[in-house]
Amino acid sequence: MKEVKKLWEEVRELSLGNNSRVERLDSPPTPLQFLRDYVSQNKPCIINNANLDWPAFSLWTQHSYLSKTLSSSAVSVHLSPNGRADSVVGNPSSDSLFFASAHVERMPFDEALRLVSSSVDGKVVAYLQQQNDCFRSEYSVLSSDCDQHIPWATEALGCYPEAVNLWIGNQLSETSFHKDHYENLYAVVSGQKHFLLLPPTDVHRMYIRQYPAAHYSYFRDVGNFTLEVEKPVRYVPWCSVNPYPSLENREAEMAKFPLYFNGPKPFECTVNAGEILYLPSMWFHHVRQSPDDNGYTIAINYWYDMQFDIKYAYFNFLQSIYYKSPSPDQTLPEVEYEDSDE
Ligand SMILES: O=C(O)CCC(=O)C(=O)O
Repeated sequence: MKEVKKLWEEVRELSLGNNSRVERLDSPPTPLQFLRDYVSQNKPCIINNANLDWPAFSLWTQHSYLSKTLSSSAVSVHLSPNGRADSVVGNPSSDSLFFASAHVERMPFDEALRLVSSSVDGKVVAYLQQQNDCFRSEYSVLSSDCDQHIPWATEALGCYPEAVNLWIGNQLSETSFHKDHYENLYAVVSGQKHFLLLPPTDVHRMYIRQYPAAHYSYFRDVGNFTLEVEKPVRYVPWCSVNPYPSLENREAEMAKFPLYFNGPKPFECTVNAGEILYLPSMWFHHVRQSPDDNGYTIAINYWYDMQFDIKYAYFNFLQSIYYKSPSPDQTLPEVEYEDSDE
């Protein structure tokens, strides 16, 4: 399938660049520049000095401010044994692979934040997140600490954000490769976020396969997790590649996913506090984080509706092309060729 490999090269030569680096801007773009140079080209960028004079930068690094302001709020916490929820995991008892989602619990904010800062021993990893516009619901008392939208993006895209989400995690929380049907403006408030990005043209390198859905249940009294498979079985299409396999699994993973490991390097970037990443719609992204001195990373993202335009139609067509490559598990059904939001 040399035509598909040629596509990966061509988009890098013509548009994205060959150095696997995300372009950095020293000041916020004008709406026209943002639309012309990035959104319409489906190309990421980072705004180094985003001129965000949000009180959040000084207030949210004070544990006491967050605890006091959110003292009567219950928030959603995602709990997992290793920080890798919403990802493909093996079940040691059955030797099969599943798409495992986190144990989600609502608890008082203070308790949740304490869990994040203390859950570095690897027994239970807490990630405060809920991708359902949580900043404007669970965290609405913080709304005056930052902007409700990113003005130049709102003007360029012609709408207000569909959802605004808050993310508070530590170095063990990881978000596995997936894509979203949104134009994403991702602002880091404290700590750092580390992204790996691949353009939609590289879809075959993600080895999207159908995995049986399972979810973790956490038993607080004994402090352990079980992984339960949903009944009746429901399949979730998900990216198979773990870009950071452990040393002992590295060779095997590289052999299973050669299109990822031997293809062009993913775009790699770190987003620091005060910076904004524009993460274009349909780009595959994998996210890790480094905490600040308080032991947590805080970020807020603005999801704007994407245009379901000709690029989307091309993407669906590309995904529908069968690319013969070694499958990680030949027993798993191939993805149904219909775009679904991973
Ligand atoms: O910050 C994260 O862990 C994930 C962010 C993400 O997936 C998104 O903004 O779409």
